[in-house]
Amino acid sequence: MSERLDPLDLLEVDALLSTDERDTRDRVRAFVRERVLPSVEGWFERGEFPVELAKEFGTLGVLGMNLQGYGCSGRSAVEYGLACLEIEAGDSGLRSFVSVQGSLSMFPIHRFGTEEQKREWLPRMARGEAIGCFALTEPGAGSDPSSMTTSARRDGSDWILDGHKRWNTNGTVSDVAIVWARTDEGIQGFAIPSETAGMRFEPVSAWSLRAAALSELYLEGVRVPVGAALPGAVGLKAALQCLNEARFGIAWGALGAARACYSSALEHTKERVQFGKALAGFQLVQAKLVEMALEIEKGMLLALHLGRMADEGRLRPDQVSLAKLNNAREALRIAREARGLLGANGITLDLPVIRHMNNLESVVTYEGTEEIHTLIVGAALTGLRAFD
Ligand code: TGC
Repeated sequence: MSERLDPLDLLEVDALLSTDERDTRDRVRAFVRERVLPSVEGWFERGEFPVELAKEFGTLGVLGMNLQGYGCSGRSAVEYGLACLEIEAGDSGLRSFVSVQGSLSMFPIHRFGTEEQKREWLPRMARGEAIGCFALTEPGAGSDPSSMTTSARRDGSDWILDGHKRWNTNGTVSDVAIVWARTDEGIQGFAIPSETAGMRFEPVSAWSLRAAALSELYLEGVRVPVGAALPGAVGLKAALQCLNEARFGIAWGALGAARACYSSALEHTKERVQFGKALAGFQLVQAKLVEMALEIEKGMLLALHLGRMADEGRLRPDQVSLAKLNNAREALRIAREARGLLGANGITLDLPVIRHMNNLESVVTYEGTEEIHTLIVGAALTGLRAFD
């Protein structure tokens, strides 16, 4: 037994991972250390998505990494989760790129597409040579995607789409958009090349996820052949299945941002001397550090349990909601607490905390707000739906 507990792994969760899982985690961690951390403050400050990273993420094997075949890495759900955690310890915007690419763009093609669509897109997307985005949310349809107004109507052997989508990560740098639209038969998903006439992406400027390409999409008379529809992507259920995949990655990823904030606060408070001793020696500071460490450990156990259930094929959507709700919420709390412990030093980009804190405001909101996930779990507990 070592003399002291590892402050970044109090419960020795590391020992619960297999050799493959640890190898994947270490590879992604090393990539983030070498390729992300030296430049991320600049990307964030300039509001710039480093598009050259797409191919590097492809080489690293993290794009669609838990999908089988078509050039995908075919790794486990736990390995995918660990990769999300390590990437988000770098930046939530970059983890968003990976999530949108793998869970929201490649997954629907893999799950709902034709053989031709899979062959056309998946190998290039796995290599990061083609980038995907996911167009579900609209200015007037956020938490309630069933109220979407984007439409798709048949015209001979074509579909014609009109509408307006918002909060599409990767949109302006995308090659293919997974667009959800209302047809006479209900909601349908399409895989549409981004350069198709009538598709127009515009950047969205925000004070969160600034290292990601946040976009909105205008569709004006977008004519696509019937083969652009993803045959299995019928009904809102198909879109929600994609969100499950992404929410799973968020439940892990948020812990990476939380770990970076906690670690920064721990280091700072051990070094900074006030009133004649290190801040970390004060009881109020220790109480905050312990709360952070405790929530990270609990979140890790939750994420790992979730991952093991996913790998056994028995994970339910409402269980994913429970983990997304908890881990995104606690990560944001940890970031805010860490920001406070850094005092005025915490409001500059010299330390990563305020960047993570701003990013986590999005993470707690997108892919289902805290309130929506509370109500999903509430419905699971009571059998009574509060949405209706
Ligand atoms: P509801 O009647 O509950 O469900 C319709 C059908 O879908 C099934 N279902 C699910 N299936 C798989 N996974 C899930 N998570 C599912 N949730 C529901 C359900 O069983 C039903 O199936 P069936 O066979 O009976 O037809 O649908 P509802 O309209 O009442 O909605 C319920 C609610 C509120 C939970 C759902 O709408 C919801 O999850 N809302 C939150 C939406 C959300 O997360 N939006 C954010 C999208 S992310 C984004 O656009 C920006 S981030 C991406 C980026 O960064 O680019």
